[in-house]
Amino acid sequence: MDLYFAPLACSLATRIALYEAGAQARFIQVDTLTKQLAEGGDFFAVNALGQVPVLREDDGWTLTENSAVLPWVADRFPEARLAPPAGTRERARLHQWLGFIGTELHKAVFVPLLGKDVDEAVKDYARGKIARRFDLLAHHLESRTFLLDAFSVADAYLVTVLNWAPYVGIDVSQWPAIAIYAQRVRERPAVARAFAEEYELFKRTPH
Ligand SMILES: N[C@@H](CCC(=O)N[C@@H](CS)C(=O)NCC(=O)O)C(=O)O
Repeated sequence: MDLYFAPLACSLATRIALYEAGAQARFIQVDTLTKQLAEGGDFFAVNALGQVPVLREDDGWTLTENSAVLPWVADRFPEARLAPPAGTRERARLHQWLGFIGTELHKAVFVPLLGKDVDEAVKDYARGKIARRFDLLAHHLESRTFLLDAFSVADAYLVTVLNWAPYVGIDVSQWPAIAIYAQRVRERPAVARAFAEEYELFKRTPH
C-alpha cells in the first residue's frame, strides 16, 4: 500500500491511521505546488486534481478524498478499531465528523486562510466562520476524550487540521476543551511519531 502525502498536509491523518493500525505502507512525497513527486514523476498522473492524500493498493487501485480514504484504512485493519462497525449509529457519527472536519474546517476555514494569493476579503469571510465552528467543537469535546466513544480516524483528521491553527492566526487556547483534546491526541505514540516525522520533512521542504 502506498500513501501519496505532503508533509503536515491533510494526508498526515492517513499516515496516523496507518501507524495506529501497524500497517505496512510506502510513503511517497509530493510537492503540492509543482505537482512533482520527490522520487521523480508527475503527480497529476496519479490524481488529476493534484491533491493529497492518494492511497494506492498493491494492485494499483487508488482512492482519494480524506472522507473516503480514512474509513477505508479503518476497514482494512479492523483489529485496530479505528472506526465503529458499519451500519451503527456510531458509524454514522464518524461520517458526520469527517464531513464537518473536511468541509466546515478544512475547506471553509483553513484553505482560504492558508492560501498565499487569497484576497483579504475572502480571508475575512473565512474568519467569520471560525467562532461558530470552534464553539460547536469545544462544546462537544468538553465532556469527551475523543470525537466518538473511542479514538477513531476522525480524531486523526481533526488533530491534523488543528495543527494548522497557529499558521493562520487561530489561537486554539481560546477554546480550552479543544486545546486539551489536541494535546491528548498528540500524545498517542502513533500520532506523536507521525507528527515528528512529518515535521522533519516539512523543515526540509521549500514553501
Ligand atoms: N477534497 C480533498 C482535498 C484534499 C486537499 O485539500 N489536499 C491538499 C493538502 S491538505 C492539497 O493537496 N492541496 C494542493 C492543491 O489543492 O493543489 C480531500 O478531502 O481529500
